[in-house]
Amino acid sequence: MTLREDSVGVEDLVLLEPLEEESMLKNLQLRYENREIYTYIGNVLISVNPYQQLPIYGPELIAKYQECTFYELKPHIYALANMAYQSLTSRDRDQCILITGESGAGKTEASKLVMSYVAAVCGKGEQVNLVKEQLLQSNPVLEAFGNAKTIRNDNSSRFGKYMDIEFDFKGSPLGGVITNYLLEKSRVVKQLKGERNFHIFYQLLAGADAQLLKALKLERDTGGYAYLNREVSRVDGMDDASNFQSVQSAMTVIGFSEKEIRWVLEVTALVLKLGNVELSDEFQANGISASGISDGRGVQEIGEMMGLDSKELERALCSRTMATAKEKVVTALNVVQAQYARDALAKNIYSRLFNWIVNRINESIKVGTGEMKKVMGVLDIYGFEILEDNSFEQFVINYCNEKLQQVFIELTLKEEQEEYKNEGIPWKKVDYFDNGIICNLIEHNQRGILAMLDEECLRPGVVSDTTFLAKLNQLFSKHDYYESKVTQNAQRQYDHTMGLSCFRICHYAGKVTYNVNGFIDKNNDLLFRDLSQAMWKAKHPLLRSLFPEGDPKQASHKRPPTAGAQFKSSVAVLMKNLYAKNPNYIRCIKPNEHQKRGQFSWELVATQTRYLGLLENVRVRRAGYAFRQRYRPFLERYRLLSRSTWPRWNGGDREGVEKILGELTTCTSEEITFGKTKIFIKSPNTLFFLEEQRRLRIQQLATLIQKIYRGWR
Ligand code: AD9
Ligand code: MG
Repeated sequence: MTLREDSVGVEDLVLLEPLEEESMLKNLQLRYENREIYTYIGNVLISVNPYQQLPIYGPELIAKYQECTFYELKPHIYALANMAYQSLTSRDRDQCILITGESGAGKTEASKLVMSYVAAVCGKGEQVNLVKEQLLQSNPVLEAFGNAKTIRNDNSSRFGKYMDIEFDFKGSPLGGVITNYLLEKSRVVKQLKGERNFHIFYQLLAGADAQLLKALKLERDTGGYAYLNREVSRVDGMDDASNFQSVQSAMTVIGFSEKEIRWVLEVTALVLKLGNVELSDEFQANGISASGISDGRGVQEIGEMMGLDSKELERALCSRTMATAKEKVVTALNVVQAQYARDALAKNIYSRLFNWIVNRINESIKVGTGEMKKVMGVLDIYGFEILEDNSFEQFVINYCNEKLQQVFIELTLKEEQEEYKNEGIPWKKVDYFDNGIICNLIEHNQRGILAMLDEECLRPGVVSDTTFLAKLNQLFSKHDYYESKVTQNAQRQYDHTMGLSCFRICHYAGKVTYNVNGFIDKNNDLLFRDLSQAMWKAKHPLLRSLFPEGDPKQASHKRPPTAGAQFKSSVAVLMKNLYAKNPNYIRCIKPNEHQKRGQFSWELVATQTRYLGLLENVRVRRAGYAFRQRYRPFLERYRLLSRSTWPRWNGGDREGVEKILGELTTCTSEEITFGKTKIFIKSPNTLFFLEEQRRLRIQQLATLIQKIYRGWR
């Protein structure tokens, strides 16, 4: 056990004295400035993004951590990965690694470090190596299609990811399953200032050879595409062209056929080209202005690539068919509606393509059902978001974080309680804020906000975001965690930008004001039937397969589940999965807003530690016993403190520990409890005391040895 409290601060916040926000932040800052990015709270790992390559990774260090127990070496992500893998193999417990933190905090890098650690230590052989490669290569493919440059992070994941890695009884990897959550599809058609679209578009344009570009009917210049933000096309330090080659070879390793890779690129190109379809309303339908396509060549090319008559495509984009029991009525769309339809189509094609890619990877890495498996799940999911303007996306993301916080509280406490029970130690319940009430406010089946939203989406008659808000305000006017009106001050601020179309939720991590504009639309997530039917008619095999509901034989009049309902049920599945496993936590922190090395912004870190609940976490950990350790390593470390155990001890481990502590008056029976296999110590001060005594004793021994040595000379 290393308990250094020197120039780089304490390695475990449980040892912090006094324990308060300021000392905790100081400690993190001191460590960060000394390039110590990892710190523990017991077995929870805090990781502060270094924004530089530190020499702390690689095969040598992996080998070192592999041989040691958790506290033996400096805090490190390898120690956490090792602990999880060891518990999986030797104690036969399924594990999950939950990585949380805000955008740019280092979650995805952490998940890759965990995966590379596990890959390095688990099993050997040709087949095993192939599985490892496939699992690792899924990262660049998913990043190409699911990541983008944002203002916060040059390589920001725009989807949530949970990956189960499955092992055989010896601990060799068999394969895995990836689940993806809520791709930010609005990015396909529009990006904020300073941001890019998904990487793959730039990779394709930069990396495809002239022949491929011609076949896909693309121009190399990114400036020619309406869906690509004109002001940023390149990212410093990112080589789109060479990444394009890596992505294709990763797809090949995973098992995509050449034909499948080509299909994927064709569909990607189609999306780009759709953005350039220009619509105008110079057309007339029954005297009312209607939309039409002004650039015929573009749509002709798209039609050819889709294997669809371009007239059919134009019709689907510019009109809408309403089917009643007796007849079909076709109405022309005006230009705004047609643009909306075009963008909806592009977003749908892309997000379905992304899902198809995830499924295709899963097909390659899936494990037969008959096998006995041990599982390690790795969750890399968006952290809590409070933006200037929070919409439906932030609402569901924050809902997911409420649920994860619930897992954190329940499992951390549960684990503590179980340990005390197993060791035969009485346990006093620790009070903590239970956010169940907020989860309920959002997810309750009949009376939750999501249920209200669904009800509003399905209700006949005039439905709007405002009617939805009115309903919420009425229903939750007395709810402690819901605020129907913004405060006087804030109201003034919001009035001119958003009107009063806001509600506020007091999340465990802070208050968030949501603007209801777009909630109904985003939750409905409907694609006009004309579009799905047209896509299904396309001859392109992949494109066509993405729109099964377009098959008139399949077309049911039952409404597909709303986006909110889908998200809620996938979160429920995730929770069930996580609860069945032993959790390991990595709490990632972003030290500054500029993606700069060495800068530690106190306020920014303070906000994150608050909503990650780190101080509460340390308190919970300390409320019971701050430290626990098996008798043997404890005896080894401190046996030099007692004449009974030093220099030689022939008795049992527990008796040895009893002897040492029995001789130290500070170690009272309240302070220390002897469990079945471990010693439990309540206060970090006792540990400091032991460490200090040990240090003095070593000094004493060193002086003694020097004297003897001098005497000899
Ligand atoms: V987002 O929610 O997907 O926007 P993440 O995933 O939390 O975000 P990411 O892992 O992508 O953040 O890290 C952002 C950048 O920080 C990386 O591209 C690296 O440049 C940098 N980073 C993160 N962790 C490390 C690290 N351990 N060592 C060096 C790092 N650089
Ligand atoms: Mg990420």
